[in-house]
Amino acid sequence: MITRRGMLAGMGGAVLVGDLGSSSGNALAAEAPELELFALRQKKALIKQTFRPPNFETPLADLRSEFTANDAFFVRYHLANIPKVDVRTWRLRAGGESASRTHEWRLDDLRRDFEKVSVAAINQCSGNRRGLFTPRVPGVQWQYGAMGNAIWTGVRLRDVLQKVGVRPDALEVVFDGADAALLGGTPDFVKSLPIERALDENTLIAFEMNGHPLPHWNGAPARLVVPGWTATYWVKHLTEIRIVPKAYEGFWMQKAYRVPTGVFPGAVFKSQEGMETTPITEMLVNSLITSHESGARLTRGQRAELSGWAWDNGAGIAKVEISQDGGRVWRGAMLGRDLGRFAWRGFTLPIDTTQGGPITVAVRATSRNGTQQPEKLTPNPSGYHHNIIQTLQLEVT
Ligand SMILES: Nc1nc2c(c(=O)[nH]1)N[C@H]1C(S)=C(S)[C@@H](COP(=O)(O)O)O[C@H]1N2
Ligand SMILES: [Mo]
Repeated sequence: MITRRGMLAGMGGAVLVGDLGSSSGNALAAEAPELELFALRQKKALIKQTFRPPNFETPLADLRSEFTANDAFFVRYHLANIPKVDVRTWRLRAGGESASRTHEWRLDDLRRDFEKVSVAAINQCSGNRRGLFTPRVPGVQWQYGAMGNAIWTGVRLRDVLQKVGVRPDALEVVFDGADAALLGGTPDFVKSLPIERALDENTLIAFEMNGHPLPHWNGAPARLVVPGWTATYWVKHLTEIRIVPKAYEGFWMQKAYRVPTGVFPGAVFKSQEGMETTPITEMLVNSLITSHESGARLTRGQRAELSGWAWDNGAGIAKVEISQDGGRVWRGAMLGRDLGRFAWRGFTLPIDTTQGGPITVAVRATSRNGTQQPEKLTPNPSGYHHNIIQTLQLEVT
């Protein structure tokens, strides 16, 4: 077991395999949740949330690079049984009531039939940071690492849909992956998108991530990539696409991944909207400090720099501001290079270390879509859209 304290002290190294349930006492446990590292096959040690279904988040140290390494990328599943898909027998089928015909592709056919395209985009779980909600909400208690930034390469979903013909009555497109429900268990993970978002040129069927074949745990051999929208729509191990004239009524559209209607900004999924709840859609403007963790000590008079990432729904980051007095004075940070509008944007700003004592630093990003990270959380029963201003307590000595 590697505890949070061990990680903070930079002692992470040994990875315990087995002994999954137990946790040992530790002095910091009262302040910070204990984090256990575990390495899945073809992954480095990630923070274990649950083993079945596999839910593993990326440690902060692995979120420092522009693109999150494939072996460090977070893993999220709803079903306990994740089949290993054999690319030789794998087929992608497209059709549906609002398609003119059906068609089936092998991976090689997809590569041959369509233009290969890439997009840099953030994949962030709707429930990223759920573990920071107070009061606590049920669900995987994610900290900061249910997200990552990668270059996704594949073919446009639009091109595939046009190959089977999109009829005028098409309303939604439904996506199913190779993972399936067990009898009496959690319903099969099936998602739908509005036809317009499905036809958007940025929506891809990706088979590569950062220039390599998709890792098994991130959806091999092909997954949906919906830049700007939360990762719940990014169906992994994609096997079936159906163009339909009606709102898809599955559990994962009508019962889960919903937020109160009219409360959050972002695209509205009209055909799925109800009086009380509506599907979560686009990511909200957000930021993550990667240079420091709360409790870090800085040396008085020594140069220190705060840095991290800011992102939104693809509108683009307008500015990032940093306060080091608990939110009274805000200074504009330097923005890093533009990796693409669906990727995250780096920010940096020196921290003033001329005076000793505790300091509270805070980071606030503003999107070109006119929204800014809020101070207060908007409570919602499933613990989605945690994007409040992040603050750290640092000590200058
Ligand atoms: N087939 C399948 N695809 C899925 C899911 C799933 O349970 N099964 N979970 C979705 C959710 S909620 C998230 S957050 C992302 C996580 O992507 P990752 O595991 O590649 O990080 O996958 C999405 N695609
Ligand atoms: Mo998710």
